[in-house]
Amino acid sequence: MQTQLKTILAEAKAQLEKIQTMAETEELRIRLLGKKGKLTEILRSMGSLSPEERKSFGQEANAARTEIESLLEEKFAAMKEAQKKLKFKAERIDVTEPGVPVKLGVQHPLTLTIDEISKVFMSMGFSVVEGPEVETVFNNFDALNAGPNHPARDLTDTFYITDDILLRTQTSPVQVRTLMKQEPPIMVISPGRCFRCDTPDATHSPMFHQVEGLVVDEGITMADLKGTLDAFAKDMFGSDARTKFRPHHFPFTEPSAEMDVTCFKCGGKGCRVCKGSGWIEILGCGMVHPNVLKVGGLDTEKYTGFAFGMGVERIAMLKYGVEDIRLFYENDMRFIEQFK
Ligand code: 2NM
Repeated sequence: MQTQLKTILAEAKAQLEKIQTMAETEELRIRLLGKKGKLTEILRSMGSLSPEERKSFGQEANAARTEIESLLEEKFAAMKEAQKKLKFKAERIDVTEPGVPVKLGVQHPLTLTIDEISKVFMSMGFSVVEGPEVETVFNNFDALNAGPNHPARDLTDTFYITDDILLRTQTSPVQVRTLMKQEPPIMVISPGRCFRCDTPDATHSPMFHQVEGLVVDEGITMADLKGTLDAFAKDMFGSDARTKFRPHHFPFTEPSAEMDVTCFKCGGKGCRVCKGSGWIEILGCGMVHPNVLKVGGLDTEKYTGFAFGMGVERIAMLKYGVEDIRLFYENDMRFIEQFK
């Protein structure tokens, strides 16, 4: 039995030398010290020995067991350490390596244009308000003095969701909402997306953007309208810009007008941008119709106001020389990146 013990010990040492992995080490441990392990078997068979033999052999066997245990322990520890080193090596970060550049996006030309228009009006004391793109027929038409037979309500011009709900055709419903919840003085602009049932071409898109404005207070006159919008034109297009107002018609304003600005390309001499006239049409405007003010519950003898609306795409196209409105919606970075 002593020889057996020596053999086991020698074999164990020899195998430990060769072992490469934790799994192999564990296998060896089971083979030697497990329930059916070689050493366990020897210890179990000690019952057949005489008491003296048992004592001395028992001591040897226990010493062998302790030795094997500590050898295994060492092996486990060494493997763990080696694994850790490998892991550290694999996960090491070279902090001196140059970083991967973060690709920054750019603002869309329509966003730039809306921001520029908003800034001009904010500098005059206007607030910017927003509202839903899905609106009631009441807010979009009835409240704006466009009665049941108004041509703009035509099914072919408007995206109806139901009989009473639609995609707003202008941002005026935001002004209506403002009138219904805010007391004068009111000075707001409402930029946002609008929808009309148009076939897309170089100048039309079923989805487009507007900035509208509304001023209501005691004693507001056409002079305030002209002064405010002329100041806007000079701030937006340069201090040389001049404006003129031509009579027009809108259901929600009376009187109504369209405002032209001297061409910022040729300064009024006439060129391709202004089609030779020297003037560029920029916006629609007018004195708010009493029927609209009444929607806000206002006393129309006491309060008056003016309103205006402009197409963002039209202004961006003129400003940046974009010849096709559809370019704004294609998300082609080669186009968008030109307006940084
Ligand atoms: C325009 C032209 C003229 C307008 C009117 C209103 C409201 F709600 F006060 F009645 N908001 N916007 C208006 C007036 C819009 O767009 C060409």
